[in-house]
Amino acid sequence: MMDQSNRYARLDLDEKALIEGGRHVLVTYIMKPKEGFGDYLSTAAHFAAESSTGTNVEVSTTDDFTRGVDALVYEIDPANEVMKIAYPVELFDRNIIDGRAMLCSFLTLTIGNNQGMGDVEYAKMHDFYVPPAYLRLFDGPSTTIADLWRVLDRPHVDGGFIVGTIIKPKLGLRPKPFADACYDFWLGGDFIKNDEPQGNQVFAPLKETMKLVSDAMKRAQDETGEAKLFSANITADDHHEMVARGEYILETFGENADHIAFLVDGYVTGPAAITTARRSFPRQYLHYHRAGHGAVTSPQAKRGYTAFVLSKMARLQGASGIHTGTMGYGKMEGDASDKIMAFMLTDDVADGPYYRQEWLGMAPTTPIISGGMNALRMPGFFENLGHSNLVMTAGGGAFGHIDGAAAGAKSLRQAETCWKAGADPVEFAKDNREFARAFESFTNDADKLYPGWREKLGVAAA
Ligand code: CAP
Ligand code: MG
Repeated sequence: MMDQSNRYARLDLDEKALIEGGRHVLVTYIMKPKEGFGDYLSTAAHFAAESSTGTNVEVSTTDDFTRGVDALVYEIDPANEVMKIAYPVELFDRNIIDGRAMLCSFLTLTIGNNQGMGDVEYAKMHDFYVPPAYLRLFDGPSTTIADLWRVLDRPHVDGGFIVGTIIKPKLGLRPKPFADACYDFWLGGDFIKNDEPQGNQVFAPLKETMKLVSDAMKRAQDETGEAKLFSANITADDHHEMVARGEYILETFGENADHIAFLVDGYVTGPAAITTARRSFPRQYLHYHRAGHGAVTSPQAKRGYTAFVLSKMARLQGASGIHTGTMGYGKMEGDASDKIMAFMLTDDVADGPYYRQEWLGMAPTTPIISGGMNALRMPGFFENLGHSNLVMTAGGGAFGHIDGAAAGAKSLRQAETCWKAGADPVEFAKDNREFARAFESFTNDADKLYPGWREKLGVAAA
């Protein structure tokens, strides 16, 4: 392989100066060259070439201008497999309709063909930095958790915990039992989302289901005197299909249309579907679900990008909320330190594993906490994160509650109150029935998290 490090590596470049210069997107990868090919630097340079202006040979069409937009390796640490590359902002494609940036182009370059190079054992993106000149070309969120708080009649700053669920079973409910499940949960909770595979199955046609859910929402609102929220899945391959679903749903919910979020599965569909929702329905809360992301983001995956990178990209694109996992407190892969993901989504200046990002006032994206959560796991979760301004959806944690979904929802709300009060959960359970019954519903968790709870609550072993 030709050594391209004299052109695509500039180890004299200083990261601080690159950031001050504002002309480059910076990306950090964990990269390992394949044995028997070049050394670390020449492989890194080949990687930068393939990710920008070059290929594996010199081409006669390259001119001086071309060389001015080369991606450049500016730092390597072979012992730790760290490689940092600076991409000139000019490399990235812009819309002809409005001159704005598109995330697919960022991905095509930074995590494109380089994922299949013969001389690279693996490379995974762990962080990236976006300079102001490029950041401002992204849509960013147009609707945020503050809009949901307003609908719920809560303060629009620090409006607190939004108690959510996912209609379970994941598939296999016909329209009526589906809407009944919504009604039951809404008697105690705020927010329901479609589970990600639920759409327009033959046994539950979307049009029929949404009519009934709309009716259930009205009835639950009348019954409780509270506003209720529904996140409807509009994910589809086809832009027109997504818009058709979205329009039908808004029309069906009528005067409650502002209580509707749109759920889009953004990993399987890619940035195009997220932007379709963001731009076609800018007033609706855009709920980014990420099924499938583990294929590339899992710590076991040596290629692709991390969940942190996925989250950061979601804010750029304009997701109102994105799942961030449960940081080790639920059923999905994750770790307490994943909270940096949440801060990158919500704060105006935040530190990633390698870069500090300034968001220049771009609206925040809500961390949506989901996956195996229930009331018992929540106090620990909030303690780790340090706040509860978020949406949590607990499917099993609501519909798995011994006394049903409304009690499940109440137990989740009480769990937040318990944490806010700094109370001991077992003591708190003595005066909070739904929370107490969560111990009896999720006994494995109760035994693990609160040993001795049976004696203290006077509950006999099953
Ligand atoms: C959770 C869930 C969500 C996951 C996605 C599920 O259900 O509906 O899709 O949370 O993972 O299908 O597993 P439960 P993540 O509440 O019953 O576990 O949030 O990590 O993207
Ligand atoms: Mg799901």
